Amino acid sequence: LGLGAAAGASALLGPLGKALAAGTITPGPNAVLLVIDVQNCFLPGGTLPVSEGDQVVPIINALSSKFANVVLTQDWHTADHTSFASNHEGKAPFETVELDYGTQVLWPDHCVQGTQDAALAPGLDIPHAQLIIRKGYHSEVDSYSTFLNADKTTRTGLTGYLQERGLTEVYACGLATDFCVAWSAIDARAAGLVVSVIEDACRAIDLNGSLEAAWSTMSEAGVTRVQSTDFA
Ligand code: VGL
Ligand code: ZN
Repeated sequence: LGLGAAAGASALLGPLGKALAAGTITPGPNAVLLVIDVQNCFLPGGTLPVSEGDQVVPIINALSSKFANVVLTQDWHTADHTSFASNHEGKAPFETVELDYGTQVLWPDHCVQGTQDAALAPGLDIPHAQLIIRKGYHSEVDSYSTFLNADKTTRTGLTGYLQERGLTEVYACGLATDFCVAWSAIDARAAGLVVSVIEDACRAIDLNGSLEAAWSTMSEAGVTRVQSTDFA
């Protein structure tokens, strides 16, 4: 009996120490996990692959069980979308073009509505997710943000949804850190929400220093940078 008790006590030290070392974020009833664009197109083998994009899937699956509220998003373009280089004569992917609303980065054709490429990553396992919001479906305007299109006028409806449900704390993760995650986090702040980005549950495109720029803009906007290990 004595030996068993001693073994039990020492076995507790590991998990206990680890629990103390880990963070203490406990998402409450007003918190929502916003899982951004974890779609085949952004995973290795997709049309606009983000380096290590697949690595966020198990991290996000584990995180999701700590949230009562989860919203998923999908980049959801028309085939003739203005963000595709293929729709601008003489332009190649990753070049830019000046549009009515400003400078637009041109991308390979990606996330076309209804294709397997636009489907959510098959490894994503979040059956309790409550909403899937789509964006980028207006041919003439892009929308990195899952709140507000690049014309700064056309809205997705997500602000109203969160407001009606009393969801005031947003924890953002997904793909890509420096585009859709960053723009969504910044617009969530503009909507008056409390916003954190879970860094290791994201991966970046990092085009011409875009990742560093995104973190400084997010920081100025009052977005908190956290890690998945910060969660209790
Ligand atoms: C994204 C580029 C183009 C993203 C979407 O999800 O970050 N990036 N469309
Ligand atoms: Zn897109």
